[in-house]
Amino acid sequence: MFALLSGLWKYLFQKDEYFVLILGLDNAGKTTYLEQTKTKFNKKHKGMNLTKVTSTVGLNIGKIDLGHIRLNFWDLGGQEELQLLWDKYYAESHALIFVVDSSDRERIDESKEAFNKMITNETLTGVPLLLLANKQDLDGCMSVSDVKGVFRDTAHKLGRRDHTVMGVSALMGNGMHETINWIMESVKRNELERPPIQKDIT
Ligand SMILES: Nc1nc2c(ncn2[C@@H]2O[C@H](COP(=O)(O)OP(=O)(O)OP(=O)(O)O)[C@@H](O)[C@H]2O)c(=O)[nH]1
Ligand SMILES: [Mg+2]
Repeated sequence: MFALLSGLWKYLFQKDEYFVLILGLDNAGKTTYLEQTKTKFNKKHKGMNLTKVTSTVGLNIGKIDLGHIRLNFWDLGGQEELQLLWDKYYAESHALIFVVDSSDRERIDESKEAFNKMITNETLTGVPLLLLANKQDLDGCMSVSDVKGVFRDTAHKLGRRDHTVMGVSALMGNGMHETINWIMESVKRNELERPPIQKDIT
């Protein structure tokens, strides 16, 4: 009886909170992705003009509520000197989104280098990873399978984590729901390894 009541209490008054880290080179589209996510999933959020997003120097935060799950996002600056700050957030993260600019062939190796450094950090062992091939709206961009091909030789570094590659246009808002659904399912699948933080609904 007690278990039943406490389960009901939890269902009514508590949320499972997860933290999602959004990383990738500067100009990849991380902040645009976060703003688009807030616009699509928060009924009360007044979407900003996405073409006005400027380069991130510190940290952008955002959250969305999906039933009894709250996803908190940390969107960090991707410039080289700011990448040094990424690892401060690894221990608290439940999922990773690594954003790639699919239209930028010149910087794809640089992107892969930053990815390799991140993914081999021990603090992130087992944390689910979504590799996001962004800017799919641009003519001549790399397709999702092109991006997969570029990152294929990093597969052995992923370990046993849940991972996938998806294509989006953060600017146009295409493919957003699939990505958020995947994040939600993957953090739940990994909850024994990285349990959510349980917070009272306010
Ligand atoms: N065409 C197109 N442009 C995009 C897309 N996503 C982002 N952009 C543009 O790419 C540029 C960089 O976007 P940001 O969201 O600021 O990139 P960021 O990864 O947050 O960059 P930093 O904060 O410097 O690390 C902006 O001009 C965006 O409008 C997309 O899906 N399609
Ligand atoms: Mg940014």
